[in-house]
Amino acid sequence: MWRLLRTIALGMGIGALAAAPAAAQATHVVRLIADARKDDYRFEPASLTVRPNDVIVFRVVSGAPHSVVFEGEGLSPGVRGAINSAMPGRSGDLSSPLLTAVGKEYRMVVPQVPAGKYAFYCLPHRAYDMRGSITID
Ligand SMILES: [Cu+2]
Repeated sequence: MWRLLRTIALGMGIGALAAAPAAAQATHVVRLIADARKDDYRFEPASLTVRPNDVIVFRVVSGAPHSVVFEGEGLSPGVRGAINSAMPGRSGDLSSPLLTAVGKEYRMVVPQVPAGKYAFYCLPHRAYDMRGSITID
C-alpha cells in the first residue's frame, strides 16, 4: 500500500514537472579577443542578457591569456557566494582560472541572483579596459 502511494506521488511529481512551462536553458558564447597590433582588447559581445541557469561559455579566440573576474563592489555576501559557487576552478574571489591558450573555454551556469547588471573584466588586460557585463533578467 505504501509503495503504491509512493509510486502515485512520484508519478504526480513527474507530471507536475512536465506541465511546468519549459524554462529553456540557453547557451551564450562570449569570445575573448586581444590583438596588440590593433590595440583591440574585448569581450564579444561585451554585454549580454541572460537568465539564471543559462550557460555562458567564455571562449578564447586570440591574445591569451585572459580571465573573467566579476566586480565585487556592491555585492552582498550572499550574491558574492553564489557567483563564486558558479565559477568552477576559481583562481581567487570572483575569478576564473587563467585561460592560457586559444581555443580554451570557460563555462559557468548563471546563478540564482537578483536581476541586474553584473560587470566583469579580464585581469591580464585590465589596463586595456577589457571588460564586459551580463544583465540577469
Ligand atoms: Cu584578456
